Parts: sequence; C-alpha cells; structure tokens
Amino acid sequence: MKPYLLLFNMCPADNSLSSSIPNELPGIHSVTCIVSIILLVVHYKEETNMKLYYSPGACSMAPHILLNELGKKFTIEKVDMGTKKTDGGKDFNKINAKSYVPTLEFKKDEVLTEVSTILQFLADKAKATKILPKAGTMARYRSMETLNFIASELHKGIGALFNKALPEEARKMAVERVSKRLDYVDGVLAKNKFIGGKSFSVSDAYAFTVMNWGGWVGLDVKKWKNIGRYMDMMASRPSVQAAMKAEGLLG
Ligand SMILES: N[C@@H](CCC(=O)N[C@@H](CS)C(=O)NCC(=O)O)C(=O)O
Repeated sequence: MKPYLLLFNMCPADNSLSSSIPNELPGIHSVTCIVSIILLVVHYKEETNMKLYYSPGACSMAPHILLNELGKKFTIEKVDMGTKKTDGGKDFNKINAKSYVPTLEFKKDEVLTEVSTILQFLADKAKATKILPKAGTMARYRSMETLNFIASELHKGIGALFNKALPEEARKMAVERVSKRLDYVDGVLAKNKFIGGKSFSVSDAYAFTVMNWGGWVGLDVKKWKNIGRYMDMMASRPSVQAAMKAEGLLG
C-alpha cells in the first residue's frame, strides 16, 4: 500500500486518534491527514490525466496494450500522421518535438516518448514486477535486452518495409535481414509460450504490435510456425482486443 494511503487510512472520522498521539505533538494527526489527502488528490489527478497519443496500429499500440493489461485509467487521442494534428485539434509537433507516436502525457505539460521507455515507465510505476522485473536485477537486464532487440531489429526492420519508395533491391535485402531476426524469434517461441518466457511481459505488447505489421507490408510472419501460433494467441488476449477495438482496427 502507498504510504500516503496508509496515512489516509489513519485519518479518523472524529477525533478518536488524538488520544493515541503524544501530547507534545498537538495537531499532528490533522497535519498528517491534510498531507495524505493532498498527496491522494495529486496521485489521482496524475493517474486520470495520463493520455496516450497514438496512430491506429502503429507502435503506440504497444503501450496501449500494456495500459489495458495494467488496468490503468488513461485516455487516448489520435494523431493524424499526415497533418500532425490531433483529434482534439492540437498541433502534435508542439506536444512532441520528435513528431512521432507513442507520446505519453503523464502529467500536465510533461510527456515521455520512445516505446521501450514508456513500457518500462508504466510497468515500474504500477510495480508490475511479474511483467517487468525489478530494476537492477539480471532478469531486468534480460527484459531490456529483449526490448532493445524488438526496437532496433523488429520495429525498425519491419517498419522500413512501409516505405513505398524503397527500391526493389533494397527491399529484398531488408526482408532478408528481418527474416533472420524472425528465425531467431521463432526459435525463442519454440521453447517459450511468450517472448520473455512462460508468462506475458512488456515485450509481448511490443513484439505483437510490430509483427502485426507483416500483413500491411506483405511479409507473412505466420509462415514461421511458432510466430503464427503466438500471433493468434496474442490477438485473442482481451488487452489486445480492447486496444485494437479502441484504435478502430476491429469491428
Ligand atoms: N524511436 C521511436 C520510434 C517511433 C516511431 O517509429 N513511430 C512511428 C509510428 S510506429 C511514427 O509515429 N511515425 C511517424 C513519423 O515519424 O512521422 C520509438 O521507439 O518510440
């Protein structure tokens, strides 16, 4: 339990607590209560103010899936990547100078970017150590190793194939390169149900999202047997279904 919730629980409806407080500390329970209430309000506002800027099916779907898994309160706002305008009529370039999604507004006028960082931020904040091990442990470095692999090899590898101006030879080379990475992923999934082991982890939100682009760029990821099984299993997860529905990808 958060320390201020503990303090808040100690706030008496009447003055019954005063008898247990030493005489030399008059009014300390009132101060404690006021501080805990202020912290409670700040925390609540922070949680409810969390907003994810997204583009349907883009890499922003990874934190979207994770937010659903964590059961967090959040809102989403679509960004038109052509005009860089949000659904709410804002200039997206002013929200994120890098001008790409995902962009997580986690408190007023403060945003966090980069998929792997946002995923770690959200899981750490929720203390969800089952889906992202504690910082400083070897297991955490393994998770970071996987996240970095997904970001630099899969995300950028498959993402490059969206480029219609890519010359045929360059495209062939890009497919060959990413296919080697997918051979590796298929081997991992031959031994494990999920990317990081026996249970769902933050890496699955990310790996599913970028491998799901296969259908849009003409790369049939399901020809890798274990990846095919994994994609079907992930697609049926409630957190994934809810994210895809909210982004307008499912009816
Ligand atoms: N390094 C960034 C890359 C994010 C990225 O590639 N976002 C894409 C969508 S998947 C995007 O918004 N592209 C639009 C643009 O660059 O204009 C991260 O890891 O979050």
